[in-house]
Amino acid sequence: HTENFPQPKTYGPLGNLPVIDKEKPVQSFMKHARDLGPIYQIQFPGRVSTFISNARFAAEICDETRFDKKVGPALQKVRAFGGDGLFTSGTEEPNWKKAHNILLPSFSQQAMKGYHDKMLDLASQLIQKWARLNPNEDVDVPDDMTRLTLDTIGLCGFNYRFNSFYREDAHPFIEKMVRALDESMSQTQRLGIQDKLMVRSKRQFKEDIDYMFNLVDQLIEDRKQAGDQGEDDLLGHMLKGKDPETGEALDDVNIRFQIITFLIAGHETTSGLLSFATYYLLKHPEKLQKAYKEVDEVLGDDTPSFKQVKQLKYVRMVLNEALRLWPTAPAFSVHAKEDTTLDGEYEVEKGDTFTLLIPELHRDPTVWGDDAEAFNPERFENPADIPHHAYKPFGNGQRACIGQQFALHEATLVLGMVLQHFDLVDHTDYELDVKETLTFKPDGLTMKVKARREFN
Ligand code: MNH
Repeated sequence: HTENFPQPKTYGPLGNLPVIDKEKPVQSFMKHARDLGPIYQIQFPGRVSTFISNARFAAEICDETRFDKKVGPALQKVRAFGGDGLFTSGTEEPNWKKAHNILLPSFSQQAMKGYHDKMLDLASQLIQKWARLNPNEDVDVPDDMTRLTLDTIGLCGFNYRFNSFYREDAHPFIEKMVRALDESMSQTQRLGIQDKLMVRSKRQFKEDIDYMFNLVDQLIEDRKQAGDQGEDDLLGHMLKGKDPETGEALDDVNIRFQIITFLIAGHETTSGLLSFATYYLLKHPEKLQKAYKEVDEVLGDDTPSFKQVKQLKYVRMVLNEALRLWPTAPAFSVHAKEDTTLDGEYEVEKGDTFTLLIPELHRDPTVWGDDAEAFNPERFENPADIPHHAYKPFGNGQRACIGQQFALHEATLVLGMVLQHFDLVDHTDYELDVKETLTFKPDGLTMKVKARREFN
């Protein structure tokens, strides 16, 4: 079933493929939304996607009584390594609810207190690296933020040290993961016949997945060897936790999928967030000064405590605003559970699927105002002012991000410490270029840093 939604120019059997930038598909979808309006469709070979871009329709598809997460074609491909882990499973699959119940306590505020010192360990490694640069050296922002966030989820989740700051290049896991994600995305954009011919890509895909499986199986094995002295972390909860509803534990195959899911979901998006926040501060000196003022008042020369991080209100607002303009996980999809309508305007049949373009929702002027395109952290001053169902960087309802508090605590701590220690210099007059994998990153963002205080 498809309504007659607007659609870009089509090219026979290729459908709308030619109007999608292969390197930047989501940014193509954003551009088409500007031309075609808040609801439109794209014809891929063999299927159509319907995109939602405004707050009115977003509120409709976020109604969980009528709509539920859709594991669409792209996520289906990611299932080759995410399996029925939390991110790539349907809500009706038994392992979704089971893992959700078992892992929720690992992401409580109480649990965040337990992660704080480990997050601090990695944040300090980043600060130390930057403090020891020579004056002519610059910082590759997304690169170092990726080192930081991968190491943080490794240590907090699995008591494993990737030691990315002790390597010239990223940990091999990153290369394999990025390539596997890339291949999953590309597969969904190829014609069937094209895809069958990609023998080398397929072999590489398998090799990359095998590498990830091996790394993770080793992690599990090591922990089992350590026996009962196992840590009270994510992996500990995965191995020992029982679902309060069914009394069941997770099986080993599912644990493997969960670990891969957390290693990927737990760092890609947060490093992008920290990179975009840095970008916006570089470009907005007056907001940067406000952030310095707060950090100096709240932290001074202290090593940040859990409580002090909670007091970094303006830093948190900067992060919220960066996530509004460039939500690093830019889309999610839902399907209709029953026949319904979109706000009485469009007929919807059971099974119809919609993809929410989060950056477009976040720039809808009817709810965010005429300055929706401007970077203005002050909009988040008063949480009651945030329009309902118009801010969805972490997804929706029961299928929303389980790691939200983890990401925000980590990002606030890290950005707070970066500002505590450095003046940031936009030495290239960087022009924003957003790179897409499964997520958004400011491509090629570098800066120089100058020490504001001693760091030992
Ligand atoms: Mn995260 C789901 C965004 C950080 C683990 N995450 C989602 C979804 C969005 C999202 C959007 C919903 C996707 C969908 O509906 O298909 N996540 C983010 C962003 C950040 C982020 C923008 C950082 C900034 N996520 C994290 C971190 C972790 C994590 C950190 C783990 C430590 N996220 C998940 C998992 C899911 C998820 C797991 C799937 C949850 C579920 O469906 O049960």
